[in-house]
Amino acid sequence: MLQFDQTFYDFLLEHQERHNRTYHFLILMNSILNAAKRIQHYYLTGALRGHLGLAGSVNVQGEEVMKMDEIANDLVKHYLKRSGRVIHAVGEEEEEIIPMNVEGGRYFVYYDPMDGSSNVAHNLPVGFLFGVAKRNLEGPEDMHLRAGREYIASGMFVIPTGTFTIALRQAGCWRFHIDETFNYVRPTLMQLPENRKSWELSFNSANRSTFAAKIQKWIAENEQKYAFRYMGALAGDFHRILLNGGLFMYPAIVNHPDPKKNRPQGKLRLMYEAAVVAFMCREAGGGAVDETGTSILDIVPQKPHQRTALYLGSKPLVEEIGLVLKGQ
Ligand code: AHM
Ligand code: MG
Repeated sequence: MLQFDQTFYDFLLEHQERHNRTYHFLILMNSILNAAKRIQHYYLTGALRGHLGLAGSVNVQGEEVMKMDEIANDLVKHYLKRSGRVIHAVGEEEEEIIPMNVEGGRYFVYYDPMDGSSNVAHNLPVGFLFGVAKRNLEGPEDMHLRAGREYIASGMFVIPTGTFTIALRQAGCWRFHIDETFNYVRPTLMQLPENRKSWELSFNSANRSTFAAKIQKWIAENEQKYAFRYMGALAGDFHRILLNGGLFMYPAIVNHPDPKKNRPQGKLRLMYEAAVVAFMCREAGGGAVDETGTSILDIVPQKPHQRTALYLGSKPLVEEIGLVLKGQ
């Protein structure tokens, strides 16, 4: 007897029907998967086609845009628009909020189409990250930028590895693998392991002397207890943490010898990087806080491209570092 793997669509359809939900979310996810598969394709062939270099422009964040940033962003925008289900989107490459189906749309989508730019030239892992929130179905729509705790789903594709992990509100965090027919299949429930033996620490160690003194002290006292791994792409680094447990951090830079290079607000973007992984991490039993020890999911964004420091991973470690951050 042939065995057929459960696809992501089968999984989501069952989920929506079990909870008496509409098919709108399925249509939205179809557009996100369409974009992801095409990003995967362009990235896989990127070295051969000359897509891994610079585009020659600078984005809203003041960073040099790569060809793959543009290709991935165009793909995501195209498919989100075609779904007809998106009110507006916030994307890393676009300064303004991107209006889509403002009248009839149902969801807000926050996305980073190609995260981990330093890996692009090498064709090494990058991520397509997204968070989804829903419009106010009752009462007036406020078009508000939503905090992570209001997301209904968030996910990440690790490209070109071919894994897709998605968290659905109160329904867990699930990992799928791409098969030879470009379908994401075989859902596995992700739960951060309690056993500390496999836990890892993940941060850019070259920055350590620029962190707050209390964070430097914590690192010096604790780093020997854990394996150290750092890929330089949030999706890849968090992917490991989800399976092995531990702590990923991108602390605020406050002690840089060149004060202009300090980043007291952190580096990562709240809406389409930090809140996306924090939501997934919560569904997998973990946590995430910012530099003040506040839960990432509780931060209400004041602007679309807001940055934050991020401490993310196994609950006991996030709680431990949270006390340090709060000065307790
Ligand atoms: P990007 O959006 O420019 O790619 O920056 C985000 C990335 C994350 O994926 C990663 O965790 C971090 O920046 C790595 O930064 P660094 O190179 O400073 O270690
Ligand atoms: Mg990014």
